[in-house]
Amino acid sequence: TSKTTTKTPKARLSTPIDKSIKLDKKIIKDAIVRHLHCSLGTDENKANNHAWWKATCAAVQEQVLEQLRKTQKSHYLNDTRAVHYFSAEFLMGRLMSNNLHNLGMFEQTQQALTELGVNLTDIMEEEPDMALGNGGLGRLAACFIDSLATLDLPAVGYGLHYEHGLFRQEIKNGEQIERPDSWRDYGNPWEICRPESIQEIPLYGYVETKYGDNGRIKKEWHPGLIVKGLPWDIPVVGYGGKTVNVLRLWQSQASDYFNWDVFNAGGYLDAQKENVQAETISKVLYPNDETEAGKELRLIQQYFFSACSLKDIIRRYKRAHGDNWSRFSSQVVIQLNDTHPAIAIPELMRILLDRAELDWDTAWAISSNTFAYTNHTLLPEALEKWPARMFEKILPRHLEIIYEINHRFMLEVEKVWPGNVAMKQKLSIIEEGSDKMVRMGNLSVVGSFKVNGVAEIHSALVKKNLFPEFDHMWPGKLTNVTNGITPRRWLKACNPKLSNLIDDKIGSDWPLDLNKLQELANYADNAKFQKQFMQIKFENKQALAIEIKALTGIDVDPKAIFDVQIKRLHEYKRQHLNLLHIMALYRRLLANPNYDMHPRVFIFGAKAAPGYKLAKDIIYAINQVATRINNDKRVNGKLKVVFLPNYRVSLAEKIIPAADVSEQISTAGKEASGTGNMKLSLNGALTIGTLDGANIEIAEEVGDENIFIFGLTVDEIDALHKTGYNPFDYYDNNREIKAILDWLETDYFTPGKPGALASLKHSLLEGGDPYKVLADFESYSAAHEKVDAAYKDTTRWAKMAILNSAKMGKFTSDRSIKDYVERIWKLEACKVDE
Ligand code: F58
Repeated sequence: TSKTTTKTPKARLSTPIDKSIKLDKKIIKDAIVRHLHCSLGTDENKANNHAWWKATCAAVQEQVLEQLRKTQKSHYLNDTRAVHYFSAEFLMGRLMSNNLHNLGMFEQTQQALTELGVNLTDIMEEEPDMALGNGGLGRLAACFIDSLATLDLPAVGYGLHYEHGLFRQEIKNGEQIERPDSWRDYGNPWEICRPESIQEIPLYGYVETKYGDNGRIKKEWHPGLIVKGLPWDIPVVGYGGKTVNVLRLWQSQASDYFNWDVFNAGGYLDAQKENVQAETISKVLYPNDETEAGKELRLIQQYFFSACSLKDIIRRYKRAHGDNWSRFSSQVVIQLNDTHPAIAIPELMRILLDRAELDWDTAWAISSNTFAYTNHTLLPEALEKWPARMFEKILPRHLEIIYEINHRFMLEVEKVWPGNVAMKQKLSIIEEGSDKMVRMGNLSVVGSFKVNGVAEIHSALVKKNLFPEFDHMWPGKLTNVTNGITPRRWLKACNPKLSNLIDDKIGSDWPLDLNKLQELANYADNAKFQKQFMQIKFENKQALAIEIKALTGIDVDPKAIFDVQIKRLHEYKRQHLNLLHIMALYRRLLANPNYDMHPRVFIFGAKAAPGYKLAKDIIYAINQVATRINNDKRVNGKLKVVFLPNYRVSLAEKIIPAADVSEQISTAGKEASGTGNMKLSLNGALTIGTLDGANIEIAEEVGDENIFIFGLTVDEIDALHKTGYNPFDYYDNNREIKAILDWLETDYFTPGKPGALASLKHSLLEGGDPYKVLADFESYSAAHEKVDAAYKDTTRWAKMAILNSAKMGKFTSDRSIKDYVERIWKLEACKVDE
């Protein structure tokens, strides 16, 4: 076979889409039936949807595994440099539709199943979401591995094989109830267990200092517990079906030999205890979308998957390069998705110092040229810090190494700011105090060769406010890579009607070259195209209306404006600003039944962290207000409020194609980027949003006339903060705000329970309104009046919606990945041999 490697990933993109594997319908049909019989032990007459789904997965997986084998062979033979994306979260969602589209076998499979009397859309509903992530950060990782495979880049995703992903949300009497998510109960047909690549991971214990023959000090860590890491591989199919990379997820297990003694001595229960402890590590995803302060298990999870992954990388490197470490950082780049895997930095140092016996400077040169770090938040409460005491107990050797990294770093600080103690305190990896803390952000910056933020404004604020001194010490280390989303999942697969229309208009290579959508702008004024575009939106809204009815019992009219806010529940994202405005509309309608507004359906989807009281109160408030409004005849069908339970990737795929309006209303400076904003706009929703995160770049792309921007800017928020913000100014001076907040304290929305929504009012007044909800209310309300006016002008709205889709080219995750390759990873594409 001939090997072809292209020099840059650009070369791959400028060529038209490769012919994906064209599989005959008959072959697919036979494979599905064969699996029904031979893998599942059933037949066409007995099989239910679940069995059909599994048989279809198995038939698809045959194709996937063949490409996986070829990809691995190509990467091995070419000894390629590869990126290793370390992430505690991968929010994959379902894989069937995505894999079929990326393999180019969706239509054939659909036809094959139809001939077997089975509906593909129905059986796809059988697949549980892989919800191994909380929100944007985890979904970004999923989009990135899709793009990496699509661009033929050698890459491995590394993470945790959680037994339970993010909790399933039920709503009972308006309140969020968390139920365990058991996504693997009936097996996951996509994953492959790799017992041949098990790793052993030490924990706890103590460090012994020894003197080697050469008089050099040697450190030996005597762990108190060893756990096994068992890898599960999920194939990641690139669009076009050529490159298939892997996502490798580690499951923890008890190390077998370790407790047999206890067992044989009759200590069956003690032995069981140790099993339970080891197996707890990968049991459950932490559902907090901030940090889990001081949770021992969380640090162990982070170390466990980082250490397993590093060992795996080193095993592969040694197969090609033996004990010669000199090429390590030119073959291996590790991207840290937030600080969660930052413990990999001292772990690599430990291996290089204690195992490979390299000297400090050599080890540090290798390590600090291997890691790069992505920051996803400026919120101080979300920056990870671990108590040094806890570190000492779980990872005693790593704490020593961190102290040494810090000591040497402090000498650098002294050179730049001689005698400046305050500066050392500020920059130190160790926060001094009664309880010493390890600052994982500082460790990540010191131990990486590049640090990036996730949108222009966010990266600018990382430089200006979060790490200004680091930027001064190492000019050029801090950079930006604006986030992106995969257009394969977020347009082609989730919105087939719009995708087909786009194919007809501009050809079918836009999924690989999203800037092509720009050509749609030529049709933005075309009456026929507008009609087609809006008809598809309408049909998607009809489909969502059916889903809403099924999930909540609420009837909504697809002719109303579908106004959508879907994201984790957080005060900074300001779902409560949306809610206050809904209450204002309700109040206006009650005061004046002829109040002029196009009917609107406000749709929410959001999970709250189980321990985040106010976030849960906001969910309750949304549901109570919804119930009151939806049952009030006086609003005349002009206003509906829907809270869709259990928001997740597969639900997003149904909501997004049906959205008219996208709510992106965070307090300026708080949302690092956002990615839902991109997905909604790509599907023709118009954004109402603040100048925050990627909204700013979206506005630049679509133009100010095609987006509804409102609210205070970052600078204005800063200024307001400095002069002293008093929410009572707004309460006392704006009658509408006062009336709404007071309304919350009555029992109008919670019959018989006055005060049940008071915590909301309280947080906005006595609580100081930390996210400036009241300061932005008027401007938000005015922006909504503009939305209403724009929608009433159907031609204008259609044009704006088309232009939103047309201008989203920048936000493909392929562009993000190309930026990473150019600015950070310096990778080359590697074509897979036929
Ligand atoms: C998100 N962070 C940002 N964190 O909030 C969002 O603006 C950005 O678009 C996205 O990352 C991708 O860059 C986020 O989702 C988490 O969920 C973490 C979960 C684990 C604890 C810390 C927060």
